[in-house]
Amino acid sequence: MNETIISFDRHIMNEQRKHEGRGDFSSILSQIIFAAKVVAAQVSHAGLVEDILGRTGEKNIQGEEVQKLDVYANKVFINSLNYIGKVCVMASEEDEEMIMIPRENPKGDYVVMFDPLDGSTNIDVNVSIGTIFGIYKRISDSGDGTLEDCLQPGYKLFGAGYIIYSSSIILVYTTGNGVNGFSLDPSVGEFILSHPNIKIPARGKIYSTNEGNYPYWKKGTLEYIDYLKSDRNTLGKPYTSRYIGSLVADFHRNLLKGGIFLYPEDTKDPKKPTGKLRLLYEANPLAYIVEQAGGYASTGYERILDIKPNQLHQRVPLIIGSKDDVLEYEAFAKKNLD
Ligand code: AHM
Ligand code: MG
Repeated sequence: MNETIISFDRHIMNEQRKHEGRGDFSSILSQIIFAAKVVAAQVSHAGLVEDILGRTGEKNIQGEEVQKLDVYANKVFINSLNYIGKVCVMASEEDEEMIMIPRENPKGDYVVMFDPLDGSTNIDVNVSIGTIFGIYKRISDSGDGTLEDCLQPGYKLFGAGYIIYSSSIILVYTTGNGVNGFSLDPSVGEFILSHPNIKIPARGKIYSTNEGNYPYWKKGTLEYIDYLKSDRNTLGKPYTSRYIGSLVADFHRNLLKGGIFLYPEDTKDPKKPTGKLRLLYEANPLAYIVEQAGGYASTGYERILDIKPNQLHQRVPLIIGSKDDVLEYEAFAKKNLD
């Protein structure tokens, strides 16, 4: 038995000593961990509790049906972060507007962006779902945070991570100093370092995409996917296809094993010509993590982390994973620019 078990708390304490004296960032991470444990407990009960599993019937601002667990997770994350005095503003995939800190609570120096329950259409079929978060330092001086604080490009992220609620609960996070993974040990109720210093292979054998969108893809994507399925590609044999439909789970598998995830630009909905996934809550945090692990994330035309957001719920094409694979996709996309 290993006697030097490194809990998440111990890890962030070490990081705090190295990088930041006051512990503000550590407090935010601790609250995120607390919220994740609460959500994980509810997720594991979702099949048992009709009230949780049922749909609210509301639509979120993306026009999708909201399920109760989304609403619940959103509230848990907000309520865990809005009273600690370390955050000045938040934004969530589930809320149309920025989430202000209640007037009576102190405001801090950090800005938190999150998708409280990604892949939520998978809840009622017991498929893995997750939480994604990104943390920035504020730009504004003091008091309430502003829209400008929320619309920072991804390269300014201070930290980012995700939690997967699956056969085990895993937290993966980075503060720009490598990527580490922690698994929740249910017997002690703590996240324990299980995947130190994660590095994504430079090239993978897996591609992950919703191939049902094939008729709507642009020429570059069509040619690239055909290439991956042929023996003309760099591997000399077809890639393996794996698609869960929960971004966090698809991303996590590719991060550990190598591979490429694509939700590219398509022409399915002329009103949403720029992809499905959200820049602030999904693409940026995962792009930051993948780059820290040696991978890359692109729209096909530009680095995700370089995009200057212009609205809270902006969508982007997302091509993310092993660096050589994503660069190869970029070459196909750019060659076929209309
Ligand atoms: P959500 O945040 O509303 O759950 O939507 C995002 C999800 C991702 O987890 C996943 O990669 C994608 O939508 C799947 O979309 P599709 O069903 O079009 O393949
Ligand atoms: Mg999502």
